[in-house]
Amino acid sequence: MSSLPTHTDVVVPAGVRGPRFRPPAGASTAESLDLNGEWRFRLFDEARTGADSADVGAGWDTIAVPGHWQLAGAPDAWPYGKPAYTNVLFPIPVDPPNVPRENPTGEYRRTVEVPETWLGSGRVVLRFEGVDSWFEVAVNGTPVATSHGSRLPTEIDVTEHVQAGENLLAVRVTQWSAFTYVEDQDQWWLSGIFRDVELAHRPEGGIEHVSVDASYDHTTGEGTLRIDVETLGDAEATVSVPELGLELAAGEEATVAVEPWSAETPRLYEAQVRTAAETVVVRVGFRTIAIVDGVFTVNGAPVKLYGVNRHEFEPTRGRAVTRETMLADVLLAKTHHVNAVRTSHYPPHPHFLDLCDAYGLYVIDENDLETHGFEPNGWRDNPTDSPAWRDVLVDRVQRMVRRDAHHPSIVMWSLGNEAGVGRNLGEMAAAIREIDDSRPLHYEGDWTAEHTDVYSRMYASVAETLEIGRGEDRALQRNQPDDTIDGETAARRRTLPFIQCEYVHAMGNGPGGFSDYDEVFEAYPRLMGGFVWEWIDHGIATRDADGTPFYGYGGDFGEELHDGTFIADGLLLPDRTPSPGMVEMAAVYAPVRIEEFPGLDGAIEIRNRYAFRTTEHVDLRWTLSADGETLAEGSLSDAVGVLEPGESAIVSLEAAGIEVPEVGDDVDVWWLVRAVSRESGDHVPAELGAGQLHVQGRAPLAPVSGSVERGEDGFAVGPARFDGAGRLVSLGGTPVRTSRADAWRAPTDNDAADNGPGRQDARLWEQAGLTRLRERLDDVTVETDEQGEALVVTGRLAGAASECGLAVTWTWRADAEDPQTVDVTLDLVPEGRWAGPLPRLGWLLALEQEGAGDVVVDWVGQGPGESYADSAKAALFGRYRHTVEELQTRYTHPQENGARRGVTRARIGLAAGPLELRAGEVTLGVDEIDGVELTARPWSDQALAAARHPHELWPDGALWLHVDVAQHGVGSAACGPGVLPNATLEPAPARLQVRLRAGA
Ligand code: IPT
Repeated sequence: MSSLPTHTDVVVPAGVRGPRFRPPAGASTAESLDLNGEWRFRLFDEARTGADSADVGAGWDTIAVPGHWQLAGAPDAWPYGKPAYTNVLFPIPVDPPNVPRENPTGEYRRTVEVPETWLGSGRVVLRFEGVDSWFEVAVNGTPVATSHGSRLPTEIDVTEHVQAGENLLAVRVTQWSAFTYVEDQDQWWLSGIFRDVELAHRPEGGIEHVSVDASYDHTTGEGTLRIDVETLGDAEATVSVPELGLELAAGEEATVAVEPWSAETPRLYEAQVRTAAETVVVRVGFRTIAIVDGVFTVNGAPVKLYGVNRHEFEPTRGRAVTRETMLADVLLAKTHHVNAVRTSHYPPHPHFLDLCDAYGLYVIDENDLETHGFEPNGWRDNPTDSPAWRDVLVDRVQRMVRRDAHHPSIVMWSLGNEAGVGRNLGEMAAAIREIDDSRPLHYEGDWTAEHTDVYSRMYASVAETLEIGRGEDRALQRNQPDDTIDGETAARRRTLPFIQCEYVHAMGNGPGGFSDYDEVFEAYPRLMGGFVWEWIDHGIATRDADGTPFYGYGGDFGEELHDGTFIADGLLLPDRTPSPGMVEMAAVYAPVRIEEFPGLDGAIEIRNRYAFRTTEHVDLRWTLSADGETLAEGSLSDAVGVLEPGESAIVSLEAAGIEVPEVGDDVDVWWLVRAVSRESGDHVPAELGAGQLHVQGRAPLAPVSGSVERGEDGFAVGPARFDGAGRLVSLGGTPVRTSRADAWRAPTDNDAADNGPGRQDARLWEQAGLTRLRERLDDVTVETDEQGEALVVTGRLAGAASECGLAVTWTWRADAEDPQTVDVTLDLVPEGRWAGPLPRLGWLLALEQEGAGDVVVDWVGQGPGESYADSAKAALFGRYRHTVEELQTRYTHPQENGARRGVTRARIGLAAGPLELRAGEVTLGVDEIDGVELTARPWSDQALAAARHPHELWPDGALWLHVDVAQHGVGSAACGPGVLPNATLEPAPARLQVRLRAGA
């Protein structure tokens, strides 16, 4: 269609102007036309479409702009191809700058009425906020510009090409282009005009660009403001901030007393920037970001970033996210104590940044650059190190900074992600500093930190983070042994703050070990926190052959190359339901830390972790409860007083004048303290922190004694019936489908990943036979001791082809005083050579039960959500009630889920009457464990492991219960460290005693 550069020419956008800053919608008095809506559309299979840019597209389909063509009509129809997912690998041959001839290409058409009044003075500018990946624009049949930089704005001056009245816009968008090679982010490949489009009148004398410099001096309490203005035709501009009584000329500086901006106190002032022709409203936040003695500070105070990595995603819209979704994300972040967002791995829709300014989130704005697919080839031909790509990469950072620099929320610029190293890093860094040197620069790919102001890493272990915190950091390059330390570089790097731009990978059931990081971050000023990978599972709404809706991941759309479930690694499930990992994050990131104080009996410590706020807005509510029954409650706020930022208070029951009432010795008494906000608003977390203290433990179960009934075909012990081999066949009248010891779980994504050198837990478990366990029963005897009679069944639990197994002993006792009670002790002793940890140790009991999902489980233990050994900060002891259905977590990729730890009592509402459980003696090796881990499902672990998506799981007529001594932690091995020793379930002799009361 043109003499313009083609989609494989490595050149900066042609025929475009440097983009302006982006004022919030409605913030300018100049006129503009919203070009979102239905456009004519036709998809071709190569870039040379042959379509005439003067063709209005009569008879073509229509498509919604903004949107991706692959998702048009989803989840029911897929008329224009399908999404495809790869993480690192390019879905096209690595042959830069060439791309295949097969190249889905969309032709878009629409008309726009240009008002007569726009012509004759000023300019007319067509602005695209984001088009993936390369596009060419023609106006009234004349090609005017090409552009790329999928997540960056493009402005095209079309003044000379438009006429009053109707005009035809033609946009040709290719899926693949030379720029695919620099946009290899870990996400779906989705194309099209996916962000807003507008046609704007830029009046003569209008405001072209605004640079805001608004700093805050914490020593004086004053802010200094200077707004520089670029105007069309060098018109004079003024700046006024009515709230501060400021009337300034553009470029004039003023210093006045202000309230500073921070994520905790997002104070904004409205500045009106005026010329005779246009007024623009800019929201100004006064704050100063500085690195002081190697510590990251905001307004003079050390600040930790409690961050998340956010990709833009919606299940039916991909990256064409709506403003409602952007707001939902900000509110979810705020209510879960997130204070920072890394816009992984590209500048977000500009409205998102307006919301971060307004609600208070620190932002690392990241350039639209990732060249990860060159890594498998040893980074050969990496654009980051190629002079041919210099201008393209520099253009990208310039467009990002021009668009976004006025946002107070942005505290750092990032050069990109996973783009290796090379000369263009320095070029980009210099280009950013030339426009804005008020913010530190970030880039993880270069561990020498040559061009950055912070030392950034991803997935560094807790142990390494600790070393770095102490200033004893080692590796200077990826995959290099420690001896590569170069004196000067290492010494400089040790002066920089340390950030984990990605950590605690939230894939599937996880992350585990979150709070281990937080403790280290807190201990060392150099450590400035980190960003969870990642915010949301990118599950795409689709349907199976029967029309059942589900969320698809890699491979669900017929991709020949894909990275499977790796796209489902977020804190939110695709429908934005917070996963247990998100709830755990909120407990770890909580601004008010409440925990047992080990130095004093019966005391807790309350710590204000805000950098700027006191606890004046916090009410400290306490409850004393016995097995979930409230004994007394009140407020500690007066006793503790207002805490300044960083301050702690230690308060004991005694000092607070709280008396513990006398209660029976069969219950646990807990003192729970919750920090509750006195503020209101949809961004206000209900709880700002919580912690509890075990005030009284229950006495051990009193021994029972009774007798074993021998029948013709078996035995009976209280409500439990056994066959002649000693196999449990019914309990309280409910038939038993399976009862045996168990040592397996449906692998989590973390179990299935590499867990460290030479280790992959799920594979080890398979090799050890745990996927095919059978319990062999050897012997059944009725033993008599001083306690009475017991049915003792011995056997061995093991799987085919493995020498590993567990010696099993079951001891069943009746209670002469209550015919419905049976007491069971399960002893497990590992035999053989185990190569690693075990997934679980305990009793698997499957009871025949139609409608098992509706069975109500009422328990005393940790809750209300699931918890695992290394992800339990959010799970408080109390009494909770859920149906079995509600106990399930529907991870996008089904896997082990739903365990409740520390369960001391439970009541399970079976059809035949409640089954009551009380935990007795539970030991693992030499450790005594308080309570059991309880899991209930309407399907088996085998079914759970086999399902690829949650909708493939069907209740099978049984209630599958796990009563466990322990489970292995979950870790973050899918990308990062595995389970730490403090949560590892090593094979060891275990004992599980529970007392059951069954039947009506
Ligand atoms: C890291 C990427 O930066 C991120 O985009 C994502 O792919 C994540 O991994 C895994 O989910 S890079 C990896 C080599 C550590």
